[in-house]
Amino acid sequence: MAAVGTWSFSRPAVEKTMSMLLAGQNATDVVETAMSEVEDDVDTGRHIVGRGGYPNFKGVVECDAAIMEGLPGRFGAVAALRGIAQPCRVARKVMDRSPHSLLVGEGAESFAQELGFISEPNKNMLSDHTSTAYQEFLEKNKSVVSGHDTLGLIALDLSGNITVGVSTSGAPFKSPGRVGDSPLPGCGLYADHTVGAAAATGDGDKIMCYCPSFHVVQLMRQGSSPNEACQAVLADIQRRIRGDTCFEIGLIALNIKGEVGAASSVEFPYTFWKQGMGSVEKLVLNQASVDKSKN
Ligand code: SD4
Repeated sequence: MAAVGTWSFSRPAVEKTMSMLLAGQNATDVVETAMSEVEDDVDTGRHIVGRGGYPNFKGVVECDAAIMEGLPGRFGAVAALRGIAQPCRVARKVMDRSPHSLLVGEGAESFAQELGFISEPNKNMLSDHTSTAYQEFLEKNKSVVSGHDTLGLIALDLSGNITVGVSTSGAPFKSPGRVGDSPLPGCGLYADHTVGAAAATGDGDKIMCYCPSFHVVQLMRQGSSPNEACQAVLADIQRRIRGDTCFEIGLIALNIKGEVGAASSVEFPYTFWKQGMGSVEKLVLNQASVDKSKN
């Protein structure tokens, strides 16, 4: 049993994951529940997740979320979803109850409503913090918000099932309808029950061009440790963009042995727990954590 989450604010989700895994719950229920608590918490919205997230340039919060099990074909996602404070729960329903894998915009909202989710007015999705930031954005006509958080969470349960979830309100003040890397399989997340799983965070407009989560899992399949795989994928992106400054990207990975790894182009805290550890640990990668001499 093990769990890993992106950024420091994933700690409560990884702690919840730890207690649910220790109670014998399965990885998918654990990821859905642990993520939904963070999504619904207005205070963590400033980390670009769920309720309290930053709106698009029209002032409307639009969320992307996805969940993927390691078993073949088990994936569900929503994108540009409005008014629902726990988008990862809707993504789970897409995986379990829809013939489709990814629903967007109004269609995703109608699907959620049909399954009993309450669609809330947009004002409920904003916090004081993000409303103020939006006013400043309108006055200055440019975003004063930098950084790209996203909640990514991977859980490995007692039976060896591995599930990864991601959730974000996306780039602050984005164009309405903009979708990032998070709900795209292979980009924001990927899982294979014979190998492990990975998740990405950062500038999704760029991340989606490289399918980094799929790449990490394929390298683990070929024998790399999670850390080697994450580092190699980041190094490959850096090599491909040559001398250009790398966009913001953080990667986490967990294999089915419960080993963790990460890589990042910026300072990147993440949180981790595995069976035998008494509590969740925070690890921090410093910027430029790639050894370029090996590439
Ligand atoms: C995205 N990777 O939508 C996500 C979250 C984010 O600024 O960081 N947005 O691009």
